[in-house]
Amino acid sequence: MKNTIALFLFLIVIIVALTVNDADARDGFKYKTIHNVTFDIRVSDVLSNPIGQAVLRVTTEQSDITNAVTGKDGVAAFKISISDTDNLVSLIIEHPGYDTKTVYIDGIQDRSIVSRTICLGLNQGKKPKPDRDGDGVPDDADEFPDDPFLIGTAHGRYIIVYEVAAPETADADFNDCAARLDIREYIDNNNMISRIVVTSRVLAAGARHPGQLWISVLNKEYRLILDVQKDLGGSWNTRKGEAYFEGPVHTLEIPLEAPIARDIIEPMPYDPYLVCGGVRQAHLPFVNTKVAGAGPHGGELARAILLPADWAWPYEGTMIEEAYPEFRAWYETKGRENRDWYLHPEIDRVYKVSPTSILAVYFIKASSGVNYGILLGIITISMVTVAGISTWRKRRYGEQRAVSREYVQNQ
Ligand SMILES: [Ca+2]
Ligand SMILES: [Ca+2]
Ligand SMILES: [Ca+2]
Repeated sequence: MKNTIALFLFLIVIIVALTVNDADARDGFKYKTIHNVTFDIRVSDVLSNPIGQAVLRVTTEQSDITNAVTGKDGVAAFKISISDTDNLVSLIIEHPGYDTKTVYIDGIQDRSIVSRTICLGLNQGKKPKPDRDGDGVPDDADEFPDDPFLIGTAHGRYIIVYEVAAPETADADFNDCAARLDIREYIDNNNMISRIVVTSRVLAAGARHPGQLWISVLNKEYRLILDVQKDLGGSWNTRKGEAYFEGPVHTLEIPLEAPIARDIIEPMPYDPYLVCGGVRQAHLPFVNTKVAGAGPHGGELARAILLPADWAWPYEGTMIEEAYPEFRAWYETKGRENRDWYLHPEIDRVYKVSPTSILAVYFIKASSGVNYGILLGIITISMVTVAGISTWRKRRYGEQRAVSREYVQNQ
């Protein structure tokens, strides 16, 4: 009899261990370099009883994406926003009373929803991990191990570049405003967002029109930067020979009357937009925005592009497809090819920040695939080049990366 029950339970485990109900639709191209995925995860035991307070961790090969925790119903729903070049994510499910399970989700770029029922087997004598704030999330998974009301954050770090020239003038240099945006959602012990903090900094302002940077979150408008030109003290940070001027960081806390469910809010970066000349607005083409007429403006090109990585914008007056030769293939194939076009600049056609600036790390991103021996040689050459920025500017692409590498090693 015992054996029969064991076999029965085993079969149930096999059947319900992983119920996959993902949606595979891609929602159009729209110049997206990031991909949003809604997770709807149900965690249960072998008898289909929901497991509350299970901790979910989503990671890519490069980084941790976010944490979540299931409610009493065993469900955790949340959205993530990842680079369109990421193909594989891991979903790790932990609970002190059950065995830890890792689910690999391949082809994440082609999924809009990850809907799974995941079954955990009983923990056979495993010691529970320490949880000193008692919020159910063990210390090693708790981003706030001494705060019982917070379990983690979701963090988005982007550069957004805007083009404000009319399409017919064909000056698509995408440096009329370049801004760094860091968005952090704080996740509470009910898997709700209890705080949202947005920090912003102007990186470039290559246009004559005065610009303001705004963001729309939960149908409310917030001004991030009052005057993007003023922040750069008269510099544009786009012209050849122009030294980089570092603008100030602005911090905005979005006031929330009550915690927000993570599957209700628009995914990061929400709707950040540039207001030019006090009236015209440039929005990212893929965001939901209530502004009529927003999005791609007449011509083929978008008015704003989001970069999920550090990025060097084109020199003043240089078309984006001249500065980034793979850009054209990317948009002509509607994002199917050259998804990492933004990592491969024509180095003589993009604005280079000083190697003493923190933005010099831009060039590290593109260093993958460099032969180590060649890299060492490049570093040696680059040590000389750091002495003179004018010489440095003439160096080829790989050498630029080595300058940055040396800069980082010196920190
Ligand atoms: Ca904890
Ligand atoms: Ca905590
Ligand atoms: Ca410009």
